Amino acid sequence: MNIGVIGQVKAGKSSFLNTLLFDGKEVLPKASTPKTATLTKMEYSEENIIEVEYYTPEEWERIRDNAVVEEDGAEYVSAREILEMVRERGINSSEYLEKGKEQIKFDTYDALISQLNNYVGEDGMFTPVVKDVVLYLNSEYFKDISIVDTPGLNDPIASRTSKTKEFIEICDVVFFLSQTGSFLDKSDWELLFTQLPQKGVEKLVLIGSKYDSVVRDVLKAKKMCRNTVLLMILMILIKMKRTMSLTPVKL
Ligand SMILES: Nc1nc2c(ncn2[C@@H]2O[C@H](COP(=O)(O)OP(=O)(O)OP(=O)(O)O)[C@@H](O)[C@H]2O)c(=O)[nH]1
Ligand SMILES: [Mg+2]
Repeated sequence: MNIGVIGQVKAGKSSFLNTLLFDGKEVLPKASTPKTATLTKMEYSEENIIEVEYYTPEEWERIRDNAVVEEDGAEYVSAREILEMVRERGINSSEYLEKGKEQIKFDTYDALISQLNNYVGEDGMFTPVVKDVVLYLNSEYFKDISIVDTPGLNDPIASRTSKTKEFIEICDVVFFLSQTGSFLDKSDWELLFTQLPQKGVEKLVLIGSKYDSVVRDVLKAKKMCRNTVLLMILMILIKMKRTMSLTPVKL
């Protein structure tokens, strides 16, 4: 069974999957930005393996071309950021682009987290040259299922966007996360229409994410209302006092 998780950037997709699949451990990286976004697929295997896929030389060429375009489009900004990350780390990108894929074995979730951070973490050494990751997990939980954590809306890497779409097309279930505070807003509708294929998906599950933030917002709103009412009472009192003190004054 193929399961996809889609939603706007920062909707809480990775956190949702970490809670669902990894007991809340931060296996899938949180707080990615377009520059560090990766498509992460999880599947069952007898061996625990992280498989990283680097950009191809052709894709890297495109990133280089985009980086010199002085415009604000997501693909240009992201390309500049990726090259900047490579410069900061002092890595030789061509060495990795030629590799195609690489497999790293791990034994425990802690080892998985620290290894994965090197390839997809915000400060990971190889993050800027990694395009996709497949986690092969020796856990009964993943038997017969394949799950994809997608990079969110407006992924600036075109080849990854088409890969996301291809997987979503063969999904039996798609979880669509929308922040409860702005549930199914205009951008969500746009995302649903552009990323969700017309055919293929058997079931779409809508999830209101970050529910706790809304609860907090309501409390904040209540506090604001209370403060506003207090301010209004204060102003009325001040006005009344002025009127009262003015009344006896005879001109
Ligand atoms: N308050 C609150 N914050 C959350 C919740 N879920 C996620 N977050 C925060 O929201 C931010 C984004 O969470 P992610 O899980 O990285 O979201 P994402 O959709 O995977 O983001 P991208 O992969 O960048 O598109 C992080 O700072 C999380 O800590 C939640 O239920 N409540
Ligand atoms: Mg994510």
